[in-house]
Amino acid sequence: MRVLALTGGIGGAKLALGFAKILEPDEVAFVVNTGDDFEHLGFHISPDVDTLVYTLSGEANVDSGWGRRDESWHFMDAAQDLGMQTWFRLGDRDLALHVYRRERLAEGATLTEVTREICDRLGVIQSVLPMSDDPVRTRVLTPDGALAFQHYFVRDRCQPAVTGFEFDGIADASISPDIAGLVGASASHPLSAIVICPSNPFVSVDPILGVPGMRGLLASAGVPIIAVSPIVAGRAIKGPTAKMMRELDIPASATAVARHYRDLITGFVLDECDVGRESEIADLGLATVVTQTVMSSLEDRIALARDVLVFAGA
Ligand code: FO1
Repeated sequence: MRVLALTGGIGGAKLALGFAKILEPDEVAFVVNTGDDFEHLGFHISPDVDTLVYTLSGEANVDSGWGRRDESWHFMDAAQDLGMQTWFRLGDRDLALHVYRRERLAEGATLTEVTREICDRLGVIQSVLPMSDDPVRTRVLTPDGALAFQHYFVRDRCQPAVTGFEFDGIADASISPDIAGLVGASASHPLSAIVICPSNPFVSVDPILGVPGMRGLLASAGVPIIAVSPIVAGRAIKGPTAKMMRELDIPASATAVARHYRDLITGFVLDECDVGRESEIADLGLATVVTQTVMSSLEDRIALARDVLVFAGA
């Protein structure tokens, strides 16, 4: 079973870990959103890449979902004393990764290459593939103007009402060569399934799907494309997905997420408490499966990953 999983943010990383636990390292590859990336304090920060790498390596801070566990904050404290920006928290151990990435990017390495090096050093064997090595920057449109993603998400704590999104640079972004190699007909191991993890459809998944050629590439694989709902009973398990939907006048429902992806996906996974929506999602022409999609434990992550693979095989 060769799975390509599209992921961004904390929710997606949970299911990604489930796949990593039940599939051989060469049976799964992760395509990660880089629209959240930003330049900050002189560093190139790639939050969704780092969240996934830390999660797969067992280094993640499981309480916050981002950054590293057993972290210390001396750099942040000293930065505060110098009057520097400290709204985006960089732990001392996390800082080493940002310094490493900055050095390697300055030497001309691509984000894909640097991510591979970091994975190798942190013991992550799976392929963690940034969606593109070209810069894509998500901007959140609000009644008071456009916000850089991290300003919206962290500095302003997702408070501003969203009216839309822009992905600056995406028109000129290329799909990273490693992804094209995995999905294209020349792939050494043909894919069995493509999975959209339960990430925010607007700011974690749409940037990936918006890279020119990405939708066509995924569809050309000719395999099931399955999305796992990030909305359960009208709520997002984590993050601003439901709030964004309401602000966009979209029902905050699993059905609305299925509709958002309907032109690309063939199957949709919804949570048991949304079983009543199964028929309306099936009416969209999608195969459906109902299971527990809320992942609290590692067992939940593994069970959902297994359910998705069974669904794909069905
Ligand atoms: N999220 C926060 O809510 N507050 C932070 O201070 C913060 C710091 C941070 C540092 C490194 C990193 O890789 C992620 C970090 N995040 C923080 C999470 C990040 O903003 C989000 O995970 C993604 O951008 C959205 O999925």
